[in-house]
Amino acid sequence: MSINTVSTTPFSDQKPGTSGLRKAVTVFQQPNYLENFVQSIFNSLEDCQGKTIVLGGDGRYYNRQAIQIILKMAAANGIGKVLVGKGGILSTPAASAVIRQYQAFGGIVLSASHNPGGKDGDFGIKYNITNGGPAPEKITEAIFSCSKTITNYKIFETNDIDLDKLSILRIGEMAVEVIDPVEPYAKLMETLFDFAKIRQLLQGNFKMCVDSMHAVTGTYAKEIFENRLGAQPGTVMNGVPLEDFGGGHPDPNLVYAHDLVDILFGDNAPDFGAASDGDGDRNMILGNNFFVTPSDSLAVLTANATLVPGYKSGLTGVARSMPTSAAADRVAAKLGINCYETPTGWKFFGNLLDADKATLCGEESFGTGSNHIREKDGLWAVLFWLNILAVTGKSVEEILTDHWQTYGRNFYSRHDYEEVAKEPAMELMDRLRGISKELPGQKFGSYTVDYADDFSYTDPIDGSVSNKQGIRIGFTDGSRIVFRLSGTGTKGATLRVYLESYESDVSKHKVETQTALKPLIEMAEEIAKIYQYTQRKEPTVIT
Ligand code: G16
Repeated sequence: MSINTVSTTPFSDQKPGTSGLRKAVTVFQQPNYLENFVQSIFNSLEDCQGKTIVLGGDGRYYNRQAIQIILKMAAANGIGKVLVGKGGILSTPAASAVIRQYQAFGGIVLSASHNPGGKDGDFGIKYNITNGGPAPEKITEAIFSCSKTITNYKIFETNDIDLDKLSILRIGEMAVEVIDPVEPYAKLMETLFDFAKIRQLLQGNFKMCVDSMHAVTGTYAKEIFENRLGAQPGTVMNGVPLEDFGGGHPDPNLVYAHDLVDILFGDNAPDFGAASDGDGDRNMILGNNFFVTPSDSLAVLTANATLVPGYKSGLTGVARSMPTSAAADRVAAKLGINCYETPTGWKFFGNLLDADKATLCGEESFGTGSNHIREKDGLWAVLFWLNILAVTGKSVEEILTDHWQTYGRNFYSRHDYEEVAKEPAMELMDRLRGISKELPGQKFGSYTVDYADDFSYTDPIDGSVSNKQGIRIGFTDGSRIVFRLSGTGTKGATLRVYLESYESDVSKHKVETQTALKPLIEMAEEIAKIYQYTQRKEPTVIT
């Protein structure tokens, strides 16, 4: 066994996006591509010598190979110990939980989240800091900067280690502990939720269905729902994690989680359905013939938090990403707590959670979480909902109907134009940026523009500023259209159009969402000239 210093040259495209570096598997398989990025992580970290880091991924294609490379590089870079999930597996929330529980220095999480996997799919890598959360921009910028000047990387020359047995091994001076990827996470869930009450619910007439989409939560969901909570065997569908997610797109929304949607919107539908994504941090909540928007889900969890043991003493505040609807703001106002509006990206919640300014956080992109870890957490959200259903005895639809009655309804939808040409998509955004100053006061039918800007965020804790986070166009009646380019896609560009309107009149709450938002959908086209720039008449995904 010896340390090899290998000469390399930089790649110019290693700038982390919304959540780490995501590229096609074939890009990561280029000689030195992964190694350069991993060495850039180690080079950008101060004082990581002798420290403990956590390592694991969502099990997608290339996970195992990447884990072996990273272990050997960690040993060559003087890391003291690596805690690695058995089989190289750790869901994103479990990785965050393990970093916190073991007080590790940080962690490397391998995932391209909801992007498809397999040989022709995507792979990804991100660095998480001591608090268990995604590295803030200061660190991702430092990693990117190292990647632009890298000249060599260090790697231990040794055999692969056995990842499939719980054990403690060594690579040179470095210890490698292969840990159970599920146990620490499942234990944490038991401290937050009333498992006895949920067990009672699941063992009665209540029927539920959990779709793991052949991704990482299969193992976690079976252990938690079927083994610990006594749900019927088979409650977890698509529960065997596969390297290519069975050829599916592990994004829990109405389009990609169609197996589950067909069941919940079919005859004899169960009472409750939930899906999670590739790495287990996203969730979709369904009732019998009923879809809960992620924005509404955050609002419902906020309003009902004190019914759940882990949150019974109340919330310090709530936070949502800018494009997420203002439904949670209304609950926060009633509770007398702050609601923070951050840019898209879970990393922006970290400081608020650390400073105890917010207890719950959520995003329109099917992400909800709390201060129990520093990532969004799919199965946590499912348990939170089950706990509320168990305590109230209401159906999902009743909970939402009652909620809208109290707070009014924020109709909400996101229209995605995926894989459009990058240049024109950027031109569309530049044009909107350019005209945004002239928009206030302009009329579109019965709507008058109240404000228009490119969202900028100043972190209330460390004062860091993030500009150009999406064009917001607000109307005088409280409606809003937001335009953003996704920071997680790997092909061309994805234009996201977020549409929201507010309705206080209960008699109009049952209107179909796309119908309620039709005037805004038409205005989005009129203002942004989507067809002209993307050549698309329709979005590819509507959620
Ligand atoms: C990541 C981020 C989320 C973000 C989402 C979508 O989620 O952690 O904060 O909302 O991407 O980002 P974008 O609109 O830029 O594609 P995940 O689940 O992909 O890690």
